[in-house]
Amino acid sequence: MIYFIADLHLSTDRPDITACFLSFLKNEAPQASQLYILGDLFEYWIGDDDDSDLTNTIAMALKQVANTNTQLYFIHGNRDFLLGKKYAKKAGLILLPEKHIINLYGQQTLIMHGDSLCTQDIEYQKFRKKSRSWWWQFIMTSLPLKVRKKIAENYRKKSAQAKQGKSLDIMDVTPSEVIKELDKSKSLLLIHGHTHRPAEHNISVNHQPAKRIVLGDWHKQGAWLKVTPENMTLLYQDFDKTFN
Ligand SMILES: [Mn+2]
Repeated sequence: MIYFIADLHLSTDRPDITACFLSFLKNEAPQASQLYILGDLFEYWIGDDDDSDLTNTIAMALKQVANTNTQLYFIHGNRDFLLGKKYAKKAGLILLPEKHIINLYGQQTLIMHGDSLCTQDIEYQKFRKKSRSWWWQFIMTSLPLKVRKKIAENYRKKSAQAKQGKSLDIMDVTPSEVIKELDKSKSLLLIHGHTHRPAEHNISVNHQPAKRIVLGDWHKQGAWLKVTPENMTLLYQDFDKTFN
């Protein structure tokens, strides 16, 4: 059994999400041989030196799962792309590149966060290109922690405002980009998050049936994709109920 999650957006503002995730890690995750976290685990990440109660608690809980028999993989999201090797080591996470191909019970599968597929959002793509460069990351992580916190807060506000002015289409994936990526990776299955629109889309790539699975976000409930050799299911968990 293999699990996929994304878009938890953990923050101190939302203890309900954190509680649900800790319960997921304790009761659900150890059943899987692999757990893939496809980005935006945290609402924002300003550097591995930002050690807070939240990041420590999550690292410890992840590490405990990694110490059982579940391999933990992490792909950066647009909120936590600065999460580095130091935190990954502490949490027992194996860092993957932004686009990665896995063998999912015999099926070649492309996995990613999904923000790179939203090519109509030109403003964001410009920021993405800049913020993923070594020089931007070098400058950012050299700033004092306090300054980075301020920048992150401002960015969150600006991003919330910008979203209100953008049409729903612009914030969704570009269908031609999805096909291009699947074609390039020679895969007929794509799993991603980011858009917060959980669904299974049947599409066609080079006249072959293909699938795009969008993971659910954790805004109102826990959400994960469960994959077994037989099937794939998007599952949900209410915040007020516990896993068992
Ligand atoms: Mn995202």
